[in-house]
Amino acid sequence: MRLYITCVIIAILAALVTTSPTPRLPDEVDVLANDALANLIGYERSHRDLNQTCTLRNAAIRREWGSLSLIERKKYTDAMLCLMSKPPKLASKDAPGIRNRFDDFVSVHIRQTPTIHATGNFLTWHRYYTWAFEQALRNECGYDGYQPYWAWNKYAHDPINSPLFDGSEYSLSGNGEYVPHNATPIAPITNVPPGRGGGCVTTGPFKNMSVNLGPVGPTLKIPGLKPQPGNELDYNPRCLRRDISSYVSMRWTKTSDVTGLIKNYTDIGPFQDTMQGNLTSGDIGVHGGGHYTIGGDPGGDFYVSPSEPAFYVHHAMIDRVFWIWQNRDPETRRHTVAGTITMFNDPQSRNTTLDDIVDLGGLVEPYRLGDLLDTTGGPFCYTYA
Ligand SMILES: *[C@@H]1O[C@H](CO)[C@@H](O)[C@H](O)[C@H]1NC(C)=O
Ligand SMILES: *[C@@H]1O[C@H](CO)[C@@H](O)[C@H](O)[C@H]1NC(C)=O
Ligand SMILES: *[C@@H]1O[C@H](CO)[C@@H](O)[C@H](O)[C@H]1NC(C)=O
Ligand SMILES: *[C@@H]1O[C@H](CO)[C@@H](O)[C@H](O)[C@H]1NC(C)=O
Ligand SMILES: *[C@@H]1O[C@H](CO)[C@@H](O)[C@H](O)[C@H]1NC(C)=O
Ligand SMILES: [Cu+2]
Repeated sequence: MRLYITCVIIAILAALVTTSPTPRLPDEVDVLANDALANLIGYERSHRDLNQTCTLRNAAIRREWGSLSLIERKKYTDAMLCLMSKPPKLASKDAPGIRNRFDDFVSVHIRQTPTIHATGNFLTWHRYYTWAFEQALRNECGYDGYQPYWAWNKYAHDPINSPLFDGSEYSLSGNGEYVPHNATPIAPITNVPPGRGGGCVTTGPFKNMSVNLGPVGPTLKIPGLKPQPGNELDYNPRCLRRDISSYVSMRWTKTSDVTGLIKNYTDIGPFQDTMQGNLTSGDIGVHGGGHYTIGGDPGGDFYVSPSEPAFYVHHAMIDRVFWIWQNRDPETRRHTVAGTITMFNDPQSRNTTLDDIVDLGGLVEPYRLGDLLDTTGGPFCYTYA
């Protein structure tokens, strides 16, 4: 009997420490990621630079959420809760509503939204931002892992029961409680049918979290959820709401949506435009697809979305898709930029250049855009599995 119990305990511990309880076979996106890494290895060999401090040998490897052990998942969410418990570092005169270090990141995204989406810096800005968040988790909260990513396509058929959103203590918390609500308008001619959530999240690590800033651009149709009056950076504490939608994930984040995006475009302009969709024609792309799979508040709020804890695993996947695309042709695709410096070029503005500075509003040092195109150079030293 005692032996039996010991065996059971060992088996449970082994499951926690080693592999995921739901091992998954590589899909077509994973195959493209392997090809990208092979190209990168070839590129590094032919461009050997003895001064290079980051090499593929010492680069961090960002991994898929479902491939992390349960303990690794918990370490990640614990580190996020830690950031939420630390005092802010940014000046409160710039964002009076910030109450913790996690909010610092949210406030910068709110303030910069019109100059970092549907612009030339979209991909590099969000790459640098996600990296800065990963650094804060590691340097300020003792996290010893790296930023995981949400492979949307693996769970597109059933995101609510995915290891990301199943509501267990090893998830990023579950769906919101059901409250009756109307469809969510996410583009001029695109409405998401109401899902089974809409209310406060009551399960998992973030069930007690306070969303402190916004709403600025709320889309969830529940009574009382309006853009906050006054300064959009004022304090307005409320619960985290979600309305997880397989309607969205099945339309915009399937494996074929991701592989099509990676394979169909050779120029950065059409690639980044397709990723963000064409709202006029009702298409939200994989970028909008991930955001509106979560929905709710602030997940469905264009400005305040980084206050949704799953923002960072989503944007790590955006960055992984960019990384895969770039390393299909590293020679050219790590030295190219397109687009202007205003959202949808409205008002009309100049083109973005490689010498433009990507400024994260005091979260980290401003950096030259052209030096943020290689994840094993500039401030970065990581790749993706
Ligand atoms: C390597 O660094 C040294 C000292 O900083 C510099 O003189 C040299 O030009 C660098 N070599 C390359 C290939 O960048
Ligand atoms: C949420 O708050 C309650 C009451 O303060 C506390 O008992 C509980 O442990 C908290 N749960 C989490 C996941 O932080
Ligand atoms: C990629 O091209 C295929 C074949 O033409 C098409 O069916 C698919 O919709 C395209 N996907 C994207 C994201 O452009
Ligand atoms: C977006 O879709 C609209 C309507 O289908 C179309 O007129 C427009 O040309 C498209 N824009 C781009 C940039 O493809
Ligand atoms: C901006 O870039 C577009 C597309 O590459 C190009 O057609 C246009 O001439 C550029 N505009 C300026 C002012 O350089
Ligand atoms: Cu953003």
